[in-house]
Amino acid sequence: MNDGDGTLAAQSQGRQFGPLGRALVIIPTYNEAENIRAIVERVRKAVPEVHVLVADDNSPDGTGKFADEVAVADDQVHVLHRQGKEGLGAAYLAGFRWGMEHGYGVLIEMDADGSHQPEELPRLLTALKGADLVLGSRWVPGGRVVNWPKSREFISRGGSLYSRVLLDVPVRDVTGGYRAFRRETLEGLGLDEVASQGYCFQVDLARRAIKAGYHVVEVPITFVEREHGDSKMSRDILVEALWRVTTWGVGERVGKVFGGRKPPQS
Ligand SMILES: Nc1nc2c(ncn2[C@@H]2O[C@H](COP(=O)(O)OP(=O)(O)OP(=O)(O)O)[C@@H](O)[C@H]2O)c(=O)[nH]1
Ligand SMILES: [Mg+2]
Repeated sequence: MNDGDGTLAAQSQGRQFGPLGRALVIIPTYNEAENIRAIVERVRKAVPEVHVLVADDNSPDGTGKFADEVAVADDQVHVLHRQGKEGLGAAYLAGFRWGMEHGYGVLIEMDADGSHQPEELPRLLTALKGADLVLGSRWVPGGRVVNWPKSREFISRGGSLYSRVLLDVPVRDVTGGYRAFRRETLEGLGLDEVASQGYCFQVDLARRAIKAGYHVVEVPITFVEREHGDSKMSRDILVEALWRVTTWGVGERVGKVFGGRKPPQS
């Protein structure tokens, strides 16, 4: 993808950033038959030059088949069929790998259920011209959530605050999943060691990027609660997040006390 203003590099915080390469939107899916066509169509309309990769975990509701139908009609849409449900983190890792093997310079995370509005993607891409990683953020000024029950907002805000304090990451929305990475950033995160699956996958990538010294920027987004299909949020996902974030936080503190400089563990 062209970087829009025709220049080869953008500057931010005294650093030069190279041009953005071709962009790939990765959409992980599990039982999103009611959403998949509409979301792909919206992405393609919002930013016609991007490509889309649907990473489907053999959804029993036929999402993968519907995605194939879209891909047949549009050569900018691709489908990665995976054997079975392995979690969001594994689907993204496979999608990143596919995207890097196919030469994309920008890799974008987006949910299938419409919570991440494709119409906001141009703002994320513009911000990425001067950053290594852009996080769509619900909890910075200008960001918001629509149609979320108070209980969900409490869990999400609480999770971000807990991660922020415990892991010492200066980011308001650490668990959000609407993000744009430069490929060089992903290459520097040690993805082979990432084992986290659910929400903490997002926390894990954000903390790795910050600890590695990448320039991470939050862009306000309006997050819209899903209208169709079922949430995959579960107690297990929350417990995993709480457990891993706590373990990372305690590990880092112990490391600091003993002066060790360990790389981030999954
Ligand atoms: N490939 C794959 N995709 C998944 C898996 N679990 C969730 N997803 C997808 O990841 C995205 C986020 O999942 P959601 O169920 O929307 O999670 P959430 O946004 O926290 O929950 P809601 O707000 O209730 O929608 C959606 O596109 C899901 O279809 C999985 O195991 N494999
Ligand atoms: Mg969702």
